[in-house]
Amino acid sequence: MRYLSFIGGQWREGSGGAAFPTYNPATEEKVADVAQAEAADVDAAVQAAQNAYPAWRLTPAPRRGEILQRVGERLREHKEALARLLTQEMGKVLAEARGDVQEAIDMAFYMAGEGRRLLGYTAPVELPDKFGMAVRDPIGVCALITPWNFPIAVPSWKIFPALIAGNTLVWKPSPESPATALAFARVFEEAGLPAGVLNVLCGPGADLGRALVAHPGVRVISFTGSTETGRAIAREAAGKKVSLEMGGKNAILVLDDANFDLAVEAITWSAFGTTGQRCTACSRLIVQRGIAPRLKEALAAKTRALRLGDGLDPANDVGPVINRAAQERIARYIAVGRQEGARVLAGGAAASVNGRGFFFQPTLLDGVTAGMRVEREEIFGPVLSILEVAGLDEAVAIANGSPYGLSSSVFTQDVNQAFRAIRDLTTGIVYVNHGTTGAEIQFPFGGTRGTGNGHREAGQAGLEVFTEWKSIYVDFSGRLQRAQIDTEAILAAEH
Ligand code: UN1
Repeated sequence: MRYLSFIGGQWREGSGGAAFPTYNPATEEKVADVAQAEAADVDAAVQAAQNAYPAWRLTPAPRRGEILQRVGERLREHKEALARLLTQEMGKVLAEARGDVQEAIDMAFYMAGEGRRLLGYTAPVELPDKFGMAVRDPIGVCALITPWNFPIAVPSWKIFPALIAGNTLVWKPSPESPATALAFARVFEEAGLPAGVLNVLCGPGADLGRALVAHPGVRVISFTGSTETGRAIAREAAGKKVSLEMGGKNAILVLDDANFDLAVEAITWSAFGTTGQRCTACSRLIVQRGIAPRLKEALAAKTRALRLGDGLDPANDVGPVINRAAQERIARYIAVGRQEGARVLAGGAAASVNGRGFFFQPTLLDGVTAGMRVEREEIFGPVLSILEVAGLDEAVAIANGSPYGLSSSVFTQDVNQAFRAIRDLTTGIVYVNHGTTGAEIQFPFGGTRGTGNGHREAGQAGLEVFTEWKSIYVDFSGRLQRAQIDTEAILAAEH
């Protein structure tokens, strides 16, 4: 099947007429051919978004919300088909693929509701017969650049708030999951989104994204992906509003008094769910000495028992990594860890299933200490580094020592320790007695330090990137009243 770009409400070939393939990482079979958009197509897509902007901006937000509501309903109808395509294209197991789509459904309904809120505020003003208020305005054409690991959920955190606010969009999904992205875009068309409000361009290589980021018609760039690309975007997007969501090196802290079975289950899920390819995945276990030997033993047994395979088969626990390059990168990190003195407690090698696919054994690296590369760098695969500490203070210091600051978690049954951890962990997301993954869409999502550039997605906070504040003063006194100057005179006259 051949998937086409979506520009100005039309499904189109790229201007060069070329296509690129996408492969199932579990079977190495081709999933789809996708029309390759070129830098030249960026102009057409931005133009289409600019043309659609005036009418979309003036569409009452509750009407925009009704369209989003319909997108949510359609997504629910197409959930299974989208989830299956998603699993085939990027490998995560079907239950998780359904969760990926569900996150977008939740976001569609949440932001549809914003159509009747988009709250601004009023405040008292300092002069008589005058009124003041602040409202959120849309900004214009927004460029969205998204990764393959959550091919529907992550784009939905950007698309729905951007649309409800009245912006128009050019979206460049990852070239690893373009068919899923284009199937998602079709749902917006079906739901009656006006032509040109959402445009989608797919293509491999950096040129397409670069042209989009540099385009003078683009006012906002919202990016989720690698640290390297995010930094490059920040450099090239001078003068535009830029939101970056990049890496993580998320830690779970386990104290001696933790609920043991719960901790084992949660660590396994956070470290190896989505084959470790979540920016929220747990990649550091920081464990108090007393519980460490028992915990490692239980984790090793559970890790070895995880079944690798095609995500479409419900008997499998862990799908493939995204491609051969990822498999090789992860293997290199295991070698680095060994050189640094870490010991492989479970897993440690690339694998195939029935002779095919880009799998990697879920891996535990023991004997890791703060400052090792496997403790600092994001591996983005099923690798968990284990560090031992004396207690909470040391655990928090190591957790916070990371160049990243997305998610962290603490397992303890002592409420005092839990609240100290909540207060002192400096990540954008903190969990108590739950792993580092599983953020809900009504709360801000994002991280401190090198994870981002200070923005948050989702929740009310997600509207910030896609709106600008307009302060409005209405003077109904019929005369010139000068703020900060006549205010003094009025006060003086009164005394
Ligand atoms: C990501 O890995 O980019 O909190 C997003 C979570 C998911 C989203 C992860 N809801 O793990």
